[in-house]
Amino acid sequence: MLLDRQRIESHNENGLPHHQQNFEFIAQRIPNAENVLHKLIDFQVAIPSWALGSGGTRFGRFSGGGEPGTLEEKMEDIGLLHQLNRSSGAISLHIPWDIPKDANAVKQQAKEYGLKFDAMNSNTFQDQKDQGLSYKFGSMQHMDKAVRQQAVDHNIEVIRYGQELGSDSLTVWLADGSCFPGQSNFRNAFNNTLESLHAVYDALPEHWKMFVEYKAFEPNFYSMAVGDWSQSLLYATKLGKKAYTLVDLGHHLPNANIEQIVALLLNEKKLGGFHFNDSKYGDDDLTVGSIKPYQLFLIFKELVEGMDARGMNHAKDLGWMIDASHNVKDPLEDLLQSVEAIKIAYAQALLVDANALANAQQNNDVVLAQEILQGAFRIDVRPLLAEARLRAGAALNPLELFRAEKIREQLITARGKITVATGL
Ligand SMILES: [Mn+2]
Repeated sequence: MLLDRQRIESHNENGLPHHQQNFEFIAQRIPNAENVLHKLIDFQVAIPSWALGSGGTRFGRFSGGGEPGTLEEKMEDIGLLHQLNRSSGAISLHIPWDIPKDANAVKQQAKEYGLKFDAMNSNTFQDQKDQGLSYKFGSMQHMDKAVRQQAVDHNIEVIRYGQELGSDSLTVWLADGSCFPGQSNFRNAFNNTLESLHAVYDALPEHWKMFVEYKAFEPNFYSMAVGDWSQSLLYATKLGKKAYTLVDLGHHLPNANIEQIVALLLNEKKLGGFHFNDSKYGDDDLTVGSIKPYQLFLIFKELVEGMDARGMNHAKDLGWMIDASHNVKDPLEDLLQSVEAIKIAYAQALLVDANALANAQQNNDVVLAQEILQGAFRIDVRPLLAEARLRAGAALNPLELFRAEKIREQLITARGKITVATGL
């Protein structure tokens, strides 16, 4: 369901006087407000199809009701988010959870909602019904060539689905690894994985990218086939020009310096995309910016600087996606918060005085460098985001409007209380 355009307009009319005051206050105090606004309007964050239902824990799953049961309903939910914030204009599909049965109809629906198809995601971390061979002991790293071939064939099938929809990238995340010392030979696991990835890489269409996502642990707890950024970079380098490393914020060991990782990958032209989430302990999949907003800002500061150094387009040249899965919040409210947090960090990073910082670094003025960074971080940029939304035709306050319109209640009425979205 989409909102009546009139509802957004009257919400914006009501909020306009207050907003204008706030916006004018900040617009007078920053030198490049118009430039920042244009960049904010252009910047879109893809929503993964699995984030629209309540996530499960290892112990239980508590659906909030009204969850989308089909790909069409998932697209509807993202269409609604995009209508509210004009910043969620892409969907990332997961195969086999979201196989498009009628690609033309799905494309038509996406067009109506203004959605693009972001990276396609394959799944060799679960066994599907009617699957010939099991992934219990890995997929691309498996000792049995036939299992590896099955995983390769699946990824190639995912590329085909993506081609039908107009996607241009494939994200490969492997759960492969081992739980106990001695279970697996590290060199064999690496070489098998590389050979399998190569077979998929060779099937990529000319203009496609392949993202190799890493993760430190879970579901395997002793070793992972792609355990950190250096392993991913090794694979991506050996594979070739179309292969990149994908950074998922929750996939590091505690206290990893993610901003430095990002800076170096960008420098090496090997950063392909991002999965946003937040965490306190591991792959917690919490709302972006809910735990470590300063880290998120520092990451964006490296992204902006690194992309500018290479003349890259912030909105188009890297893949931006949320990868989270919640079990206590309304998933749509959570996604609104996540997109807002990403854009806040991005806006703050755009406000860093890069020349002043470079001078401070040149002079070893450590104190001034910190002042410059934290000065940008402490600016309340929310009125800039609201102005960007207003200009793009979205809601001044998406979350407030979502609640005022009782959207979740309407979804429960339409879809039922007990619906379960496909996913984990
Ligand atoms: Mn991820």
